[in-house]
Amino acid sequence: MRQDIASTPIPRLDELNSIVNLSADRDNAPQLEQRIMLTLYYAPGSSSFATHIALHEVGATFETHRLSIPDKGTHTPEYLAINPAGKVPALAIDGRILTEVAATLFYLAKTYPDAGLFPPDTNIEAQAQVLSWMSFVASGLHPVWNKGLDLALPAFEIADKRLGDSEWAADTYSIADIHLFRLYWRLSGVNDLAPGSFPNLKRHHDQMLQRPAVIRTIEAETSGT
Ligand SMILES: N[C@@H](CCC(=O)N[C@@H](CS)C(=O)NCC(=O)O)C(=O)O
Repeated sequence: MRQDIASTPIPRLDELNSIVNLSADRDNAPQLEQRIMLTLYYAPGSSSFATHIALHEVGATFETHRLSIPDKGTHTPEYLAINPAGKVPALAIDGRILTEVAATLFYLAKTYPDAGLFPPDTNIEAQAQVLSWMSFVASGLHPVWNKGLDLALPAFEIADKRLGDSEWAADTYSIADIHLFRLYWRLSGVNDLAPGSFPNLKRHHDQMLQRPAVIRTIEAETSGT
């Protein structure tokens, strides 16, 4: 795993492309993933945490650029050239930028199928269930989690009921679990939730915390790499 020092200046997009061109002679590499240059733009504990976990889950080689949201690191001219929305995550794939948590998770799951983070094409319904969860997390949980408990608690109540006593969001562990975990992890991390609230999300969260990829991501984001 290759991770750059957080304070490394962000290359401009044209610089990224030229870096890629200089190292473009990787076509003889036997595995697709060995030919891809991935760079994650992230801010600790934010939405990009999900993409960061997925990078570890799939065992990708990647670099990171750490940004500080309080210091307006996502609104510098350099970063706005990468993501005009001024949001993380952004994932540079051989210099091309992909934004939005769900899209980055989908990309990683499909690019590294051996990690088993997305159901196979032979099971379209299972794929749709994963997309359903991720749409719900992106549109139902993310916009309200930090808008006050009056708004957040009913939304997470729905998530808790929907999860029920299932081990994972869909039939098997998937990118939907990573997406869901990141939101509940944040909600429960910054609020004193009543003991016993959201028992299903809590069980899911505790299970996620056991995963080596989650542990590595927390260590990386905490230590500043
Ligand atoms: N819809 C976006 C949301 C991303 C997002 O809201 N990122 C926040 C952190 S959780 C951010 O970068 N905020 C920086 C800012 O608004 O300055 C996604 O799913 O990637």
